[in-house]
Amino acid sequence: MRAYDGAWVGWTGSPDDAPPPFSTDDMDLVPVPLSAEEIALYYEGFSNATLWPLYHDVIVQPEYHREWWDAYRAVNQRFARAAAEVAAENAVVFIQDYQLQLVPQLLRELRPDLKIGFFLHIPFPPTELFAQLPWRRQILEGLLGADLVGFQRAGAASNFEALAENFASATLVDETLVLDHGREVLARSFPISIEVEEVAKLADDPDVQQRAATVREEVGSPKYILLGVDRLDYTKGIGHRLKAFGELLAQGDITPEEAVLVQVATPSRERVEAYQTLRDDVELAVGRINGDYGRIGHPAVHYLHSSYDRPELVSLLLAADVMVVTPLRDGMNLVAKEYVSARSDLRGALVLSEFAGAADEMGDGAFLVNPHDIDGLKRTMLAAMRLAPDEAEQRMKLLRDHVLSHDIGRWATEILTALRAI
Ligand code: GDG
Repeated sequence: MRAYDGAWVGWTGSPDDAPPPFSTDDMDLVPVPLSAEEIALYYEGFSNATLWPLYHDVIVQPEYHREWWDAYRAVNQRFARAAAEVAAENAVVFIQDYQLQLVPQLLRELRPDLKIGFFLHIPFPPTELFAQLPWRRQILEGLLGADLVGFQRAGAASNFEALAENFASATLVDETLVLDHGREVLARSFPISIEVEEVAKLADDPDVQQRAATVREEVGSPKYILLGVDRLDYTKGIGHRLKAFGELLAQGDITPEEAVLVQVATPSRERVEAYQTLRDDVELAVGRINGDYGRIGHPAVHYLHSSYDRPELVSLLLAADVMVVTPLRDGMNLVAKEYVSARSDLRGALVLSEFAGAADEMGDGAFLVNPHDIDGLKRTMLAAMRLAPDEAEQRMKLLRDHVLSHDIGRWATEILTALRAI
């Protein structure tokens, strides 16, 4: 937002909080209010208990409630009006993510002069799953209000094209969706990335490096530190990771002196029921492993249910011998890219789920894995721990070649250039 000249229209994150537009930190912000009831129905409900599980392979059963849908429509309408009010003549409006899928069409009705882009940060499901949604046609028509619909993976763009043909009377002609009245919509993948510089700078900071060394001592100076950093979300495969790690200890493939797992699980969506159940399940699994294999002062799993500042997070990335990223489904996964950006020392190994969008770009250097295959996951975690330094270096070089040259700035340039070219 700072690199481009524009206003950011968004919710502040607290109920009934709608200060007038203001500027801060080199950005112009336009707050849109949500009431406590809308947060429950629109945000925790339709966004996070209907769309989120539906778009992530139905790992948890999505709930379909008509009141949630009504709230989703009303809030999308409010965002569309707010954007219509502040956008200049012929401006570009770039709409982000699954909470706002109706905005492209609603905004086009209000302001046909605008150029409208949309980017979905999470996966877009295949017809077999998306077809469950009682409001499938409305969501597709909402998205088709954009000129350009961007996805993380090429497969997601194909899913969208097939669905738009099936349920929303669009026709695919030469990779462009053509609507009834002739308007064209382009669906394409634009894999998102991170601000590589920010992470690299922190990783170069002597204080951060010193902290990484202290972390290693604090967890008992083991041979291997395995690290997971995730929002505590059922899509992230934290349970599968714990199961594999626990079995490696149980079978004596590794000892608790040799290897520890540090798992940062940032609190997330704590009022949504599935997240409360997940927290119980994860904490039970951590307790079991530590009960069986920990000693006084030396747990096998260091489980951290809190969020940390960026320097602390980068210290952890530097301390980790193996970064374990095992989502069951993930739009991209930025943590994998952050790990690689931090490792200018060319050490460490990345275990990466093939179900993360990042697998499309990082398959050459990472250890790709199917997290459902617990034996495969165990073998892969072991191989990553025992990786010879020269092979680790080769793999990390391949990873860094890609990530360092594909940062968030490049993503923004590519998607906005594609949008302007339409
Ligand atoms: C969605 C999609 C897609 C985590 N804990 C702390 C912390 N984090 C930071 C990480 C990373 C970010 O949060 C998480 O990004 P992810 O990509 O891993 O996952 P989601 O939150 O699910 O993001 C995902 C992404 O959108 C972008 O399109 O990649 O697939 O699900 O940057 O480092 N940051 C701090 N303290 C923490 O404790 N400061």
